[in-house]
Amino acid sequence: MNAAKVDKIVSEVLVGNKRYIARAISMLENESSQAAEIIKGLYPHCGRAHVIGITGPPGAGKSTMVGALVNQFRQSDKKCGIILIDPSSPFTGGAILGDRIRMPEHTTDKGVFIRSMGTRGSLGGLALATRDTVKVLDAAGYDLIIIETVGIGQAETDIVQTADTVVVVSVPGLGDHIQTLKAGVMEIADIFAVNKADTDGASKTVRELKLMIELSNYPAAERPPVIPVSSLKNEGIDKLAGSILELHSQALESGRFEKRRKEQLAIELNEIIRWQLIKRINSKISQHELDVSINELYLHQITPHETAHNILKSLLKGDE
Ligand SMILES: Nc1nc2c(ncn2[C@@H]2O[C@H](COP(=O)(O)OP(=O)(O)OP(=O)(O)O)[C@@H](O)[C@H]2O)c(=O)[nH]1
Ligand SMILES: [Mg+2]
Repeated sequence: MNAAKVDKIVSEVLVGNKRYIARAISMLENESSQAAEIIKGLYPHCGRAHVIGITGPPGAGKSTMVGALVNQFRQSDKKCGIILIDPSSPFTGGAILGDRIRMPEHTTDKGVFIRSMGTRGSLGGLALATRDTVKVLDAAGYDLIIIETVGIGQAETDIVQTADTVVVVSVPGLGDHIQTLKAGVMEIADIFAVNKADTDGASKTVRELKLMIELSNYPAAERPPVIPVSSLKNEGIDKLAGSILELHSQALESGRFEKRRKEQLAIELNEIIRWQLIKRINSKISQHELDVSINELYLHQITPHETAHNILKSLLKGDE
């Protein structure tokens, strides 16, 4: 592909052409040789979107909630980009997931773009691929970018930390989930949504969460609100949507937004450096050299640290 084609992709993404948006995301995911040029064309146009992370245990109703939130946001004509992260799924490449996300009405809405991402196809890892997808949607003019991910494990936590506003979804009757929250996921929440508030035990869960927040390290002024909602019945969704937007305006004013974005950029830069280094190493070291080194390690003739040091040294020298 030549430069003219990259220009075409960039300009079509910038005017919001969905076909080209999907294509650009695939090219970035697959590390096409034009990926760097595409990002370069889009990056100056990024930075306007509000990125919202929705996380919680499997089956908590996250997708239903995303659908209900999008309905709400669309009423004020905000364009919504949705990224569904499914770490266990082999599917990727923009499968139409209107069905799975329980929002079939949105698949024909011009102001809504839905993308699913699995682990396969994103060579540099899911977090990097997610950030690049956010860039494409941001440049394409989506006002809100909503990332849904199952809240288990560090990888998912990292992805959520790509967001400006993180909503942690809980549901009644999940004592264990509250325990996991205590163990660390808790700190990432800007808002707690107790979904399925139409079922028994919701007020108990709300009380438990509020207590936990009081006992936690949140500074009093930054304690996340706990909002009961029924995504299924569309109750409390207006309040949740309002709270998400309100927190964002506050963060913009107080400087919290800038601080968090800069922390995220530092993490992203670090990940890209590591990824590029690994790619370079893999392309420059022959299997034979590697076998020799591993044999030396096996015979305890050299330490793994020395071997790694030597490999890096010879690589960096080769680059000079
Ligand atoms: N009663 C009730 N059920 C709900 C509510 N929200 C979602 N559900 C149901 O919960 C089930 C799971 O909903 P999803 O939206 O797929 O949940 P999810 O968290 O996205 O699930 P995964 O992505 O598979 O982790 C579905 O049967 C929904 O209809 C709610 O507010 N009340
Ligand atoms: Mg889901």
